Amino acid sequence: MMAHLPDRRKFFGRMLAGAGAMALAGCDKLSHSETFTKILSAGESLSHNAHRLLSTRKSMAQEFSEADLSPSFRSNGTSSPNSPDYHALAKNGFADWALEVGGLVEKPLKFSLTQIQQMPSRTQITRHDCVEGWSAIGKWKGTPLHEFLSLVKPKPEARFVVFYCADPMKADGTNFYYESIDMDDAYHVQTILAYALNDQTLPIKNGAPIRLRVERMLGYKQAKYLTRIELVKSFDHIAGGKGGYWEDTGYEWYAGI
Ligand SMILES: Nc1nc2c(c(=O)[nH]1)N[C@H]1C(S)=C(S)[C@@H](COP(=O)(O)O)O[C@H]1N2
Ligand SMILES: [Mo]
Repeated sequence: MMAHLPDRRKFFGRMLAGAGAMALAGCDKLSHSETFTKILSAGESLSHNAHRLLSTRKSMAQEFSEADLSPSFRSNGTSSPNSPDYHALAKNGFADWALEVGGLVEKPLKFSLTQIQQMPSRTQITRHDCVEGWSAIGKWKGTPLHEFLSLVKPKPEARFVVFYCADPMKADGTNFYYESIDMDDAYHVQTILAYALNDQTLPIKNGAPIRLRVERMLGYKQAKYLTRIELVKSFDHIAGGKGGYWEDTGYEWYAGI
């Protein structure tokens, strides 16, 4: 997958060269305009910090109306994890599934699906942009990540939140998908652990029982099939050390749109 990226990178690279002056002017309106968002979607040439100047902590991903919803929300990447454990949990409606939240926190906790569904929720209609060149607008409902963080209490040294997934990316059942975000995105109001899509229980193809929605980020950040969340100060020790499955193969860690 993602075969188109090298071309897109070159393309965006050229656009960015021209957009540099605009970007540094830091006009807030520009960062919300459609074209400018597309230019930034490569994100490749802008450093994490430069991007942060443009999208301040509170900036919101655009939200849409019901009328804008895509007729269906396609699946990409894994559509059914190659894992007997996952399918055993699915068979039982994920009643025995639990999400562990641990690492650099004062109070590690485990949450059942029912507990998560009873926590305060947020619903948002947003556009998902995949680097392979497709977008879809979907309605997500889930628990804001900050609700979990306020319960587990991150330690001051926690810098990133790592999301571990149930789907192995290698045929031999190893190399599980994973992703990570910084604390700024972790506390963002639109960062939710979603359990519903378009008013239905989140389908397996889209990441049941719970998937991350981090709306200012590209598609590959939207980790599906969550099993565990870990707060860390670095991801050097995790898998390839780049903070995500695709990042380990060379994609940008800071995948801001
Ligand atoms: N666990 C897991 N999460 C994942 C993926 C995956 O293969 N496994 N693919 C990513 C990519 S590249 C995209 S575009 C979106 C696709 O989400 P969808 O299947 O709901 O369309 O999930 C992302 N999260
Ligand atoms: Mo993607």
